[in-house]
Amino acid sequence: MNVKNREIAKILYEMADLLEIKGEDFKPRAYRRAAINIESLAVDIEELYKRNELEKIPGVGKSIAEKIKEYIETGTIKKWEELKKEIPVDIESLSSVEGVGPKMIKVLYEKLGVKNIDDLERVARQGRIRRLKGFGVKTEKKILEAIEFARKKYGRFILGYVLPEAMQIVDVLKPHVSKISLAGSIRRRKETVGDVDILAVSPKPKEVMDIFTSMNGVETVLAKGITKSSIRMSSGIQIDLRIVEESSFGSALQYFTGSKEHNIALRKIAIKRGWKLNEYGLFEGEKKIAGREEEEIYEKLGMQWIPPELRENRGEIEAAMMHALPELVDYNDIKGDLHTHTKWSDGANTIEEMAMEAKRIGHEYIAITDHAGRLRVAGSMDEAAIKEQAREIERLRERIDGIEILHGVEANIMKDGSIDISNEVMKELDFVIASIHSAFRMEEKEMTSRLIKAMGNEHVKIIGHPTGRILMKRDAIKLDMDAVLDAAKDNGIVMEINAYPERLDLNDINVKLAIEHGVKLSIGTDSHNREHLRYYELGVAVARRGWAERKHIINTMHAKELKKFLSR
Ligand code: DGT
Ligand code: CA
Ligand code: CA
Ligand code: ZN
Repeated sequence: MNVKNREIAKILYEMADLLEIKGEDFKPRAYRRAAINIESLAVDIEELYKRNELEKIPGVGKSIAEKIKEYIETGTIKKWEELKKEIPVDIESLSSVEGVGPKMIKVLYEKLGVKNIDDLERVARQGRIRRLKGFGVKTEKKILEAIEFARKKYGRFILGYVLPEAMQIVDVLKPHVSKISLAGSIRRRKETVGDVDILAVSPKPKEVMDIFTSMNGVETVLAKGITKSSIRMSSGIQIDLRIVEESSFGSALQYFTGSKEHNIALRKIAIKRGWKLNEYGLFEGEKKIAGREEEEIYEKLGMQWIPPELRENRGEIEAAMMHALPELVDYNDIKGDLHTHTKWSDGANTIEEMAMEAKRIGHEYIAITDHAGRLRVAGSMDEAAIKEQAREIERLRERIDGIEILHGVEANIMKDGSIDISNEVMKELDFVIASIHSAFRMEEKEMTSRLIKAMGNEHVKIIGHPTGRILMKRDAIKLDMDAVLDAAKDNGIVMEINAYPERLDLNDINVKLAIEHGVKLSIGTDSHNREHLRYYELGVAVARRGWAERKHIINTMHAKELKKFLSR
């Protein structure tokens, strides 16, 4: 995502929280809605500003447009500065603690003077939170647990949010280098990254480093040299750029891509052959026998080139030795999206807008799967609304060419494992995703039977975000995954790889497990506006990290084939 877009979204979120703490009713929601939409804009917000089109962003009215303008022109927003002065709390760190939101922050600040995580931990340990009205020993204990969790995960960044920024930096540098690549965990597409590693070759390293350290969005230059520089961006992420000799670009890329565990295993193999492997090359005595290309290194060591997503020392080296690596699903194998929301529930765009964007990015089909059911989550549709939506989709199918619209819903799995819409309604749909949206804290045995019962419903086809985890915020529900996957296999249930940046659920490990159990997978973006549709690539990344091939992912099928599969 564009750096300015994110800066502005972040400020609007913070203003929303501050306004909520002040007790404002309506404004916080408006600010959040604007922030969500800005966060996922495909275009540079400064472009819209230049064209005087800020108000075209959904949720941005006159007053918010003024504030964006002010930020672009002056670098700050007066109202924001005032709010921060009035309520001097570190909202970002406090709300990184699961279960702590603006309402609670307000009380904690007013009654106990809590301004940051350290304050929060102190008052919780002193037993002062339990004495507040509406709080109890249990809340206090949960807060302490959540603080520990937040601390542990602190300092990592969500892949889906960092990747566009990293790619943009690569684009900025590209005209000035002869070779460039992402390396490290971001090249391996790990779900969170500690920092961004970039590797380049250039005849003019000094010039490249000057550009790198003075780009838009650089907050601090941590180190600057001819071969390595590090910067911190205003988004908080650190970026390392290394410039290496052309003759060792391949070995440097191999080395700095990691993972460390993969590298250690690889180096052992080199040593066994009497060679030495490091970032400068593969050496036989003093003689360099490979280093220019990454492929050469793997070849000389007697194995297939290993895609970066697999380099975690989870068996990929053994498989590559036997020339038995899986033929991974490719980023352009995905034919359509199987999990999207529209204005019919909590999405920001209409069905037509979603369909047109899906067509634009090259999909053959899009499934509209709004929330449905009695449980009051996220603007759920009732049964009458589902029927009305079906008629709307029928009309659009006649009107729009070049993209097929499938009609599904995302239904809730109740505490007892039942689905909270009727079989009669589900029967009429192309397919049903069933997801858990409530009662996350059940014990493993109960939770496992709850999910297995849901999979027994003959109208359920896909389990949405099966473990419910939110990266850096909420742990996975407790499940006996082997039992769940056995039941999925028996019932012909597909497990989703939810591609929304904060979910990536199933994760890589569970994807591999699902495949071993013979369970099919689907990739769904869980889009809540049309810009999110591009997240399918994150889903593919998870699939690849889980060793998935094309045949394992149902939305690599063409529309006709897929519809046949869904109607079985
Ligand atoms: P991150 O940044 O925490 O998400 O993870 P990485 O894997 O990007 O780690 P990073 O940035 O510390 O280092 C980049 C790569 O450099 C890493 O994947 C492998 C390589 N590397 C770094 N330190 C070592 C080391 O001590 N031994 C070996 N063999 N490789 C290392
Ligand atoms: Ca890294
Ligand atoms: Ca690094
Ligand atoms: Zn959901």
